[in-house]
Parts: sequence; C-alpha cells; structure tokens
Amino acid sequence: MDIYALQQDIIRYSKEIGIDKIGFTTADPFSELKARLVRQQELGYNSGFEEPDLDKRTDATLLLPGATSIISIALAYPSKLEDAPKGKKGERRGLFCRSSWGLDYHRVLKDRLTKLEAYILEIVPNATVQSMVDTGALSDRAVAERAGIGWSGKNCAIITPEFGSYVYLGEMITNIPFIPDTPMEDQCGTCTKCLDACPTDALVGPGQIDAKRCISFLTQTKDFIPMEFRKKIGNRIYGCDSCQTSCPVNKGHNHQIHKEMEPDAEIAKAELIPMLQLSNREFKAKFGHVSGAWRGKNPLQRNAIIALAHFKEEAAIPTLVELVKKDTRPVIRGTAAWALGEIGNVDMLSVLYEALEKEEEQEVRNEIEYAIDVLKNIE
Ligand code: B12
Ligand code: SF4
Ligand code: SF4
Repeated sequence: MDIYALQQDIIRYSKEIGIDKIGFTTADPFSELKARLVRQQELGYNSGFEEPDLDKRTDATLLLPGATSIISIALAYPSKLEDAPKGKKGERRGLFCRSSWGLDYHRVLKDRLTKLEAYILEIVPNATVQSMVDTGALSDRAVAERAGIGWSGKNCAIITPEFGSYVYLGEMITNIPFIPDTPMEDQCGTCTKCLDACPTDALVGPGQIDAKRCISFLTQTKDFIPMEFRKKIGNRIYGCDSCQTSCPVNKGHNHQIHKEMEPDAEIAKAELIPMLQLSNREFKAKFGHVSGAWRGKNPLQRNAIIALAHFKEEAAIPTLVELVKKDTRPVIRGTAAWALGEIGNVDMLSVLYEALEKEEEQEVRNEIEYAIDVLKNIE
C-alpha cells in the first residue's frame, strides 16, 4: 500500500466533504498528558465531564487494538452573530457561547467522520477505524496538537493560524500507519490577554485551568451556582467565550463555512423571560438541536434567572414570584428567590416571608433568607 498516496487522497477527500483541517499523528501513548491529567485530578481542577480512566484517555491502542495512527480533524465555526437582536429593558436576552450556535457540533463532526471512515474502508477494506468527538476517551486537544492542527494556547484552546481557536475537534483512530505531521510551534509569546480576561480566574496559569471555577463549567452544572460566581456569570446562559474573544489571534476570524453551523440569533441570544416559561416539549422544539441543550432545560433556566438578576429586570418579577411559590425544582425556587433579592424591589419581602414559612428544603431556605437580608438592607 502506498501510504503517502493514500494520505494525500484522504486529505483531498476531506476538503470535499467539508473538513477544514486534517492532521495525522501516531497512536503512541500520550505520556506527558497522562502526568498532566494526574496532576489536574490531584489538584481537584477537573470538571468531572472527562473520561475517568486515564489509561484510556492517553493510549489509543486500548480503544482500538492494533491502532497505529490517529487522524485529527477540525471544523471552523462562526464567531459573529449577524442581525443580533438587541436586548432592552423588559426584554432582556441571554447568551449562548459560540460552540452552541447552529446544529450541535457533535452531529456535524460525526457526519464528516462517518463519511471519512466509509471512504477509507472502501479503499482499504481490512482497515479498522474508530471515531470520536468530545465524548470519546481521548483528549481531542492533545491529539490535535500532536497532529499539527494548531498550538495549545495559554487559554487551553487549540489555536489554528487559519481559523483561530474557533474550531471543533474530532479524531479517528486507525490501524493504517499514516505519516505523522509535525506539531506547531507555540505562538502565544509573551501575551497574557486571555488570563487577564477570565472573569473568575479559572485560568490559574498559562494553559492550566481550574475547571470548577470556569463559567463554561458552572453553566453546565445542575445544582445551585456558588454565590461567589453568580454575578460573574452575567447574562451567559451556556458556556463562556471570554478567553477566546480576548485573544488577539482570533481577531477577524469569522468562518461561515458550514450551513448547519449558522446560528439562529433568536436562539443564540434568547429572550430570558420566555425561557422561564417553556414546557419540556417547547424547550426541546426550540433548543433541542443545539449543543448547549445537552443537560436539559433546568440548568439553562437557572442561568436565565441569574441573567435576569444581573439586569435587575423588574419585568421578570411576576414570573420569578410564580417560580418561588410553585416550582417543584428546589434549585429553581431558590435561585428565583435570590434573584428577587438582587432585583431589589422591597415589596417582595412579603412574598419571601410567605415562601420561607412553607419552604422545607434547607438550601432553598438559605437562599430566601439571603434575599430577605438583601431587601431589608435596602428598606
Ligand atoms: C472537560 C472539557 C471541558 C471542561 C474543562 C476544560 C479544560 N480546559 O480542560 C469545561 C467544561 C470547563 C470546558 C470548557 C470549554 N470547552 Co471543553 N471540553 C472538555 C473535554 C470533554 C475534555 C477536556 C480535558 O480532558 N481537559 C483536561 C486537560 C488537562 O487536557 P486537555 O485540555 O484535553 O489537553 C491539553 C492539556 O492537557 C495541555 N497540556 C498537557 N500537558 C501539559 C503540560 C503543561 C505544562 C501545560 C501548560 C499544558 C499541558 O495540552 C493538551 C492539549 O492542548 C474536551 C473534549 C475531549 N474529549 O477532549 C472538550 C473541548 C476541550 N472543549 C471545547 C470547547 C470549545 C470548550 C469551550 C470553549 C466552550 C465554551 N465556549 O464555553 C470552553 C473553553 C474553556 C477553556 N478555556 O478550556 C473544545 C476545544 C476546541 C479547541 N479549539 O480547543 C473541545 C476539544 C471539544 C471539541 N471536540 O471540540 N470543556
Ligand atoms: S471559558 Fe470563561 S471562565 Fe472559563 S477559562 Fe475561559 S474566560 Fe475563564
Ligand atoms: S490571548 Fe494571548 S496568551 Fe491567550 S491564547 Fe491568545 S495569544 Fe495566547
């Protein structure tokens, strides 16, 4: 088999099916990464979303016996929202991060990888292949870095010279011994803009994150958001882009290559009060296709409440009162009570006292008491 010719053919085909960048690396273990992952775990800096088996995370041969190489792919996504609706008093809007714009990227990249697999298997029928995007055991970034897709930035992202860091990553493990590409030189230099821009100091050092402080992580959790972070979340409903928008390399990068990734501005910058009134079915119909919906509507509604508190939006009061009084979800009841305190209308004291009388969940009681204290101080 002429590996070089096959590789060139695959590169040509990848462009045909809408893969913006492709790179190749060996299936050698990621030994340095393993040490790094152990350290992150020891420090408690991981999010809990990562594959827990560190051997599987760093050794592709455990995922595909006989693996000799890994193909890394990158697809560029848009960074500019055209005709973005402006939020205003009474009609405030929240923000979904860019990686939740358009059709869920897992579906888009899986489509490309499935096509690539079929193409390879047609030429090399006895090849073995295994593809993954985000939810697989491997570190998509470590694979991409070693396959020369981009360098690993101080904001932790893989940054490509062609598209900046606004790229999704995926990979295919295979038993075909492709010729490995050369990793790229680091191009961050002395810049530290992303570290300075991070609202919660989650970037504890260059290329090192404490995921539990990261707003992107916090917006994806299901429990109460710790008080320390609530005001820093601002109007983000899902994810956070501050360490990417602050990156000078990303300036001018807005790639509208893939139709499926085109954002619907009404979803990417969704109106907040209507979000709180959605039934499960309505939520699925409106938001079900975006990646930010993966944990369901509860975390996003909690975040929408925090965003309304950020705006001190008086028009949200009737909806929030309904939630405090009637919602069956403790996190929603409690966060809504907190938001009433933040909005600062002292007339809400009676509602809160009444709610406190009936409330049985200790965590919710704490939130109500906190809000009462805030309003009493204004009175
Ligand atoms: C868990 C996870 C998260 C967690 C933790 C993020 C993190 N930085 O670790 C949370 C929820 C916070 C998160 C947030 C985001 N995520 Co995320 N996430 C993942 C996931 C599932 C695993 C990442 C992981 O294992 N991290 C552990 C760290 C330690 O390893 P790593 O980052 O994978 O690998 C690098 C480091 O180990 C570093 N390294 C290794 N050794 C050493 C040694 C030294 C000294 C140093 C400095 C560094 C270093 O080099 C590796 C390559 O860059 C991956 C998908 C996947 N399966 O890989 C997506 C992934 C990383 N996420 C992605 C995205 C888009 C995001 C967000 C931008 C989404 C958003 N807008 O809100 C943010 C960005 C936050 C940030 N600054 O990283 C993309 C990144 C694309 C890109 N261009 O880099 C991925 C690859 C998903 C995908 N398939 O496209 N994410
Ligand atoms: S995504 Fe936001 S919170 Fe997380 S590291 Fe980047 S800037 Fe900080
Ligand atoms: S902001 Fe500066 S330091 Fe951070 S990733 Fe971009 S170039 Fe690197």
